[in-house]
Amino acid sequence: MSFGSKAAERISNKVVLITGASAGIGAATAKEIAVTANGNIKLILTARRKDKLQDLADELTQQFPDIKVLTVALDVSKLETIRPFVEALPQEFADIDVLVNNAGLALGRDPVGSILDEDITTMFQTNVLGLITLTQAVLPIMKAKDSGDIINLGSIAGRDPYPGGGIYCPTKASVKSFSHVLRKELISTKIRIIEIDPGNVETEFSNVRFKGDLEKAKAVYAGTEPLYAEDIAEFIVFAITRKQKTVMAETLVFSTNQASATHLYREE
Ligand code: 8X3
Repeated sequence: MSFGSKAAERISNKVVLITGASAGIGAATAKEIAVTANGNIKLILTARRKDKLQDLADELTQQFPDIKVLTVALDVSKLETIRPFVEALPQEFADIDVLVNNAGLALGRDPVGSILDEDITTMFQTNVLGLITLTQAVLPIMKAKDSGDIINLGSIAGRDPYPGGGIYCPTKASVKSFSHVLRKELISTKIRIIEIDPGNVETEFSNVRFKGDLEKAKAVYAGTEPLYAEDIAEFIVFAITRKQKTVMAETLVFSTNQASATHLYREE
């Protein structure tokens, strides 16, 4: 799909850094950006699984021979690795225009009192501290040229907390609060802070949350028509291809049969 030649023009030749790009929303965003820019783009794809990133890079390069793709193994929960990664970017990729803070995860649905300590740490380290640390590392690059887009992936969970989301919901509320602070601090700049809050999206998200229990993961989407990663990627690309003077600041995205975190229409 495409939003017309203006979108292609606005995104062409930019340097885009995506976290969690090996699958789901991150990978779909990489593809949607490549298509919209017709391959005239420089993508920095990061995730823990380098082999998956390489597969995606190969696919994109096959489709768009002139595209520039850099794949880097990066676990954003390992905070001490973030600055060195940004500082070591090859010159061609160093001048980041768009940062897609997508890496994030939920672990478990246990009630407060029974949540594993290690799950608490992993969720906060990845969803909050990793996102903040990477943003801090990239922001000076954008400030220096007074332009850039930062897309933070929030969630309905950050707006509408639900039982069993004792840690995941607060991590996403933190993302929202951080986005608000940034937008206010950057008010005099041309840097745009864009938050996209998806509802139910069928990706590896629930497989990860339920630690490989595929039956539980499937039950989350049973009888519904969930969103898919591509649907969110379209919103991200739409947001970053708007006129510079406009910002799609915060967007809640549901499938048509979802109305809140827990209110989903399910066909019997
Ligand atoms: C994922 C949405 O409602 O499954 O961010 O937590 S939810």
